[in-house]
Amino acid sequence: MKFARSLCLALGFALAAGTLHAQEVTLRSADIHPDGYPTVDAVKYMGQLVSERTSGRIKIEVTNNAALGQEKDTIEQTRFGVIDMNRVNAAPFNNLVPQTVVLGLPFLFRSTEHMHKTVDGPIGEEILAAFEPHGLIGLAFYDSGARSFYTTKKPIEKLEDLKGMKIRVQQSDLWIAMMDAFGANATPMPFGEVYSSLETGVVDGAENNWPSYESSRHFEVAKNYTLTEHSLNPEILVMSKMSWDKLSPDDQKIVKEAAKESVGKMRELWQAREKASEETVRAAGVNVITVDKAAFADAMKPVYDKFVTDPQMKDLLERIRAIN
Ligand code: BDP
Repeated sequence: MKFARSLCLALGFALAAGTLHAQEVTLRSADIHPDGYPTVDAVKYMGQLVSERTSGRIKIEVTNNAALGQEKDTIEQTRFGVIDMNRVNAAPFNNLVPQTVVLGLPFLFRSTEHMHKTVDGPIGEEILAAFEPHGLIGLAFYDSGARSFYTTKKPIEKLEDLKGMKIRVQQSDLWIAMMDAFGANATPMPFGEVYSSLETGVVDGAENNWPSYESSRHFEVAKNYTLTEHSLNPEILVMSKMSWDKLSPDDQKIVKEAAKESVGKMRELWQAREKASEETVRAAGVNVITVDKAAFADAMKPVYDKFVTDPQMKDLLERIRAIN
């Protein structure tokens, strides 16, 4: 009897210690961007909130500079629980989670405000929920500004200039179709290979927002930046479902809320960085070209015809367009 009681006690202590131990976690989050880039700092900010709210039990460690791999590979690793969290642009998710395609459609969002209203509302929640069957938990959307073309030799001054140009795109069928519609030859590759591909002439150009164009130093080798602003595709912060399932419901709530709260921080950081990056590249003598965007937008019908086919996509698109 006495023995049984002490066994129970011992077991109880072991269990309690086990649970305490299990609740202490460091979530490893991947990013391809360097320190100081808004996405990296926003996830760090989220980590501070989570740590404060769990008295240091849960920490987030951001591994940046693509130290864990390029985006397509880290997405797979996140699905299988090797990486706990990942901040990736929407494009590399397109083939895995078709609901993300709508966000990258060219010239869809009329403004940053329109994009914010879309992702902050029920449509955003719907898209985040679509990650779960693929082993991922969608946590939040981050800004990524507007993407524009940049080229090494020939500047793009009108749509026809893109004809036959080899343009690097993210690894997504949507983005390949978009380049076809622009008249260019799409060359999909990871971000980390773009600098040398521009330098050696494997591609004639690429496209990205001001901060990525600047932080990657692509502006040193591709000095013509054409303000087509063809997509406002946002970034998406996800968590591995395997890591998520290990957290208690209370901790899941803390993580989710902190992710949502980091969005405001990200927007602040983004606005400042966009301006600073634009100034840096302009000061470096980049040739910034403005174009008639309508001509570029008019060429995008085949992209919509190809990707907006099923009723769910059509409905998503209509609802996004209807947001004022
Ligand atoms: C940047 C995104 C990053 C993408 C990169 C790209 O922040 O997630 O990997 O573009 O073009 O703007 O690959």
